[in-house]
Amino acid sequence: MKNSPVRNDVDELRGALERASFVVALTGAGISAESGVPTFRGSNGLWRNYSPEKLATPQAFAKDPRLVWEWYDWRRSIIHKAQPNPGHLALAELERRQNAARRDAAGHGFTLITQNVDGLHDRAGSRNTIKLHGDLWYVQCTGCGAVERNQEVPLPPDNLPPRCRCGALLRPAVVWFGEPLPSQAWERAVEASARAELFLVVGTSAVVYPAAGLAEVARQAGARLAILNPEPTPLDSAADWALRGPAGEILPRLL
Ligand code: BV8
Ligand code: ZN
Repeated sequence: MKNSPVRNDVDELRGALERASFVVALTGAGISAESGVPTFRGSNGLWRNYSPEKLATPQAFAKDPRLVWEWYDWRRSIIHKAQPNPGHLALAELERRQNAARRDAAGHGFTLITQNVDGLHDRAGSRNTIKLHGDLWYVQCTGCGAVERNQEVPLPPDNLPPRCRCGALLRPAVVWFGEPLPSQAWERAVEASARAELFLVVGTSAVVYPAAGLAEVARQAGARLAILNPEPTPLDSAADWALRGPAGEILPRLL
C-alpha cells in the first residue's frame, strides 16, 4: 500500500508523462461516456431494466439469443452515431508523441489496452490497441467459428438472431462474463503492463477481472499509477495520482 498521500495534481502528472519512456493506458466504458455511450454500471447503463452482467453471458445468449442481440443492436445503433471525444483523441495523440520520441530514444512507447468493445479508440486514430473484451463490430459463428466484420445498423429485425451461411447462430465477437479473454491479447497486455513506467487507468470502475488486475501487474513491476475518474475506484489507494474528473477534460490537459 502507498504511504504518501494520493496526489491530484494534473501539472505534476503531465511532468511525469513527459519524462516516462514507456506509458500504458487501460480504458473502460467511462472514456466513451462523453461520446454518449452508456457505461456498464452507471445509472444510464440500463436497458429495459436488464443489468448488463445478466445479458453479457453465454447463459443469457443460450436462453434467449434474440433478446441478447436486441441489446447489442441497441448499443450498436448508439455507438454508430457516437463520435470519439477529446479523451479518445488525446490518447491517440499521446501514442503518436510517444512513438515519435521512440525514434530518438530506444524503449519509448505507448500501449493502449481497452475493455471497451465500441471501437471508438480505432475511430479516434489509436493504432496498436489491445482489445481485451473483443469488438461488437465483429460477429463470430457459434458453429463453424468464422469471425467477420458486421457493421449493419440496425440489424434486420426479421433476421434476429443473425445466422451464419453454415446455418448456425452468430454471436457478437465479445468476451462474456465467465469466458476467458483472448490469450494473445491478454499476454500482450501483461507484457506491456510489466514494462510500463507510468500506467494510466481511465474511465473504469476497476471491478472486472482479470482486466483490472493489470494495474497491479504494472505497480508490482515498478510503474507509477494514475487514476482518471470522476468517482473513487478500488485502485485509488494504491495510486500515485487520482484525478477526479471526466477523461475528456483531463486527458487533453496532460498533453
Ligand atoms: C473470466 C464485453 C475466467 C461484453 C465485458 C463470479 C462468477 C463468474 C465470474 C466472476 C465472478 N467473480 C468474478 C468473476 C470474473 C468476472 C468478473 O470480473 N466479474 C465482476 C463483475 C466481479 N470476469 C470474467 O468473467 C472475465 N472472464 O474471468 O474468465 C475463465 C478463465 C479461463 C477459462 C474460463 C473462464 C470476463 C470479463 C469480461 C466480461 N465482458 N464486456 C460487452 O461489452 O458486451 S466486461 C464489461 O465491464 C465491459 O467490457 C466494461 O468495459 C467492463 C468493465 O466495466 P467498466 O469499463 O469499468 O465500466 P463501468 O460502467 O463499470 O464503469 C465506468 C466507469 O467510468 C465508472 O468508474 C465511472 O465513474 C467512470 N466514468 C463515467 N463517466 C466518465 C468516467 N470516467 C472518465 N470520464 C467520464 N466522463
Ligand atoms: Zn458458421
